[in-house]
Amino acid sequence: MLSKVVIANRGEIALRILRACREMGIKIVAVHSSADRDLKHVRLADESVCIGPSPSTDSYLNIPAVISAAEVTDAVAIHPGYGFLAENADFAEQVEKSGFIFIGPRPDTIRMMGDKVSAIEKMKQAGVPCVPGSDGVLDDDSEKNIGMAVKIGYPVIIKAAGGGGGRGMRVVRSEAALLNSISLTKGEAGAAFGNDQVYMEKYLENPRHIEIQVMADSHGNAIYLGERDCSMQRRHQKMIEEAPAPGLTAEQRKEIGERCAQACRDIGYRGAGTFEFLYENGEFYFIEMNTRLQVEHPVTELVTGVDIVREQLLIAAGKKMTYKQEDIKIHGHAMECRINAEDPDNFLPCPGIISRYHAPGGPGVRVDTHIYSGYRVPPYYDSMIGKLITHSDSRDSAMARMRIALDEIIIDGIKTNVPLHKNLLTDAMFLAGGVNIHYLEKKLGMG
Ligand code: MV4
Repeated sequence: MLSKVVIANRGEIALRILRACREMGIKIVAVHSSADRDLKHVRLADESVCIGPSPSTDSYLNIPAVISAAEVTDAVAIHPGYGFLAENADFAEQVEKSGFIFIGPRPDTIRMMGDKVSAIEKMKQAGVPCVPGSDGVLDDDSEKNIGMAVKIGYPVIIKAAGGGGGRGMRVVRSEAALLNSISLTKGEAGAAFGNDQVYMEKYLENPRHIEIQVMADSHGNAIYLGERDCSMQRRHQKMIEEAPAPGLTAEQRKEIGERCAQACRDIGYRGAGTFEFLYENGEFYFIEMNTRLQVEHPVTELVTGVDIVREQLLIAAGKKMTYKQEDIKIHGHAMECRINAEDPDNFLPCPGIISRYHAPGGPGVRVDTHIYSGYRVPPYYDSMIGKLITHSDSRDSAMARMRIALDEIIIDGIKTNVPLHKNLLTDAMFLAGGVNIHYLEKKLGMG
């Protein structure tokens, strides 16, 4: 097994990875910024290295600093978590060139999926259903682009090849706006991503966001772990995720899941990954692939019983995955509320000292957080301070457990979005299941 792993991340996910390493007898190196000396996982790690000042560009995003930490501590592998360097192909490449194991896909796979046009092309070849669109980057031929939009049918959406996660896209509802929208999106994409390539898709008006979790090892084995519904979001920030997706049948799950697992075999995928789909009128449309462990992985862990981080570590060590597809069954329902240090009225970050913290508990309640009484939430990073995850035999029961957990949790000293979660857990449309990606923004807009 791996002897020593560097955790190149912070907060709740660093603690989650530390716990998986501990269970497997792997020594842990925490790397942290000067603002993060008091993080829980830094205290629990076997060794820790300060890799730079508070801003993440000078610490968690500093590639030479992270690799140096692995060198001076004699670690063998680096787990990037999510965010920061997790989907940076150059980082993965430099980790491997420096003689360490990158706990994730091969650098070339990360690079291919980072370019949304090449990702879609590969997935289409592999038989994954995609959104009708330009099948490649748009060129400067105006007549051709006008004709293409007519063929696809308005509304269309122009997306940056180097974008993703909601950055660099523009909806176009009429021919009058098309050419200007293409040139505006190209200009923004060039400035933001250093790549002005754009592509066109049919714009789906009211889809749900459903994603498939996959895992693949270096021995040609690939499996799917069912889906998550992440439609409850605001400004591309997910608020609540759940598994399974309300209303999805076992046949639909098997059909789309098998296509994703087969695509993994086709491209020689390695590690954990997520296929993101838009889901509308009973059909799946691939939009992007995430080549990292995701924030919402716990809902999949609770309904499948698979420890996804443990499997990542086994795969990175060159072992076979613990599970075959026939071992994977979906048990009951799980839900996750992301807890953010933010003002629930205006969504502005709310850093500061947590004067008092009491964790909820009881059957089917999991709390993934690094906070403790006296912890200071720094202003430099993402405002997510933890995740409340519940599991039960039915969706209604998982939601009842979530309401109880939200009532039990005490976080004093800073504002959090717990009141908004309590509100959503009494929302009739959400309770019915299957709301689309625009639901939360519309609800908040109505006040
Ligand atoms: C779309 C779409 C509708 N039609 N593509 C936004 C994030 C990025 N991953 C892709 N996104 C979208 N692509 C087509 N052809 C609507 C969105 C979208 C969205 C997708 C998932 C979750 C939340 C969203 C919020 C707004 C728009």
